[in-house]
Amino acid sequence: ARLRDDVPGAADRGELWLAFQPLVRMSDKQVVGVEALMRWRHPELGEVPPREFVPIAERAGVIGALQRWVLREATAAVLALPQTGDAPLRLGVNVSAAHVADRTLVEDVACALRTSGLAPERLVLEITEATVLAEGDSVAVDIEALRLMGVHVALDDFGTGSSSLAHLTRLPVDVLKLDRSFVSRVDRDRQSRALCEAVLTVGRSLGLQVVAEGVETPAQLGVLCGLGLDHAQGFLLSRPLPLADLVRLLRDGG
Ligand code: G
Ligand code: G
Ligand code: NA
Ligand code: MN
Repeated sequence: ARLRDDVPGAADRGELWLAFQPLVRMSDKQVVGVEALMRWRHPELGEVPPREFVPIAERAGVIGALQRWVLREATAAVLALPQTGDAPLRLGVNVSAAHVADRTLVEDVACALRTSGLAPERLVLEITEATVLAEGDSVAVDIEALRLMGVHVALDDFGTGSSSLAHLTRLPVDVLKLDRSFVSRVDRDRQSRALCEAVLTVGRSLGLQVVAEGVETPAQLGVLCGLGLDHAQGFLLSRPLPLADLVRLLRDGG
């Protein structure tokens, strides 16, 4: 009851903040993007993880307001980052299924781009396979509209859905984010390795970027690079960071 009562006003009370996790290109170890991750510092309960408060906000019907806050803050933050590599950093933002369901996602993204002036090509919306399964046709319609705007779309937690490969023929996405559950076992069991290899092969043949999420050890990264992976994210490369720490990392290099 506590979280449910407090979540609607969290943005207005200044309790939300963003962590940014770098996305690294394997060929030269350059940071080429960041994923924005929403955080809630509750005045009495402390840090509440999104795994807890996002579903509560969805059920309370206020996720749209939180996602608009994320889009506004994250676009402003990346525009203020120093450009360190050969191209402007890309920004990943997670999409909520409920935001797709209430049909305001596309409008809210368009508004955030207009207001911030961020080039649409720099924004990558991360949509989970679970959302694709739950929202079906609305997701396809929204992805089409976002792509017409120039925004990129990633399939998040890829490999965990029940019909992963079938989605790819229907959805014009740009990036596959290989789920952490496979990445974490890629150096230890044959099934996980086979799945990672299959996703990398499909990605390559469809011209999609593949990002491995949740890389925690050099052994995992070694196997994935051997399979031709070109982008990775995970605690081994960097934890999600407060903006000031991200700026320091970009300026001083890893
Ligand atoms: O950052 P962390 O590992 O605690 O994230 C846990 C989950 O919360 C992940 O599934 C992540 O996608 C989700 N999440 C993080 N930030 C956002 C956000 O801004 N919007 C939505 N809808 N989910 C988010
Ligand atoms: O579902 P999604 O892929 O958006 O989840 C992102 C979440 O994964 C973030 O909350 C982030 O904190 C977490 N995360 C990022 N890298 C790692 C990692 O290397 N190991 C683990 N266990 N979690 C990670
Ligand atoms: Na995500
Ligand atoms: Mn993700």
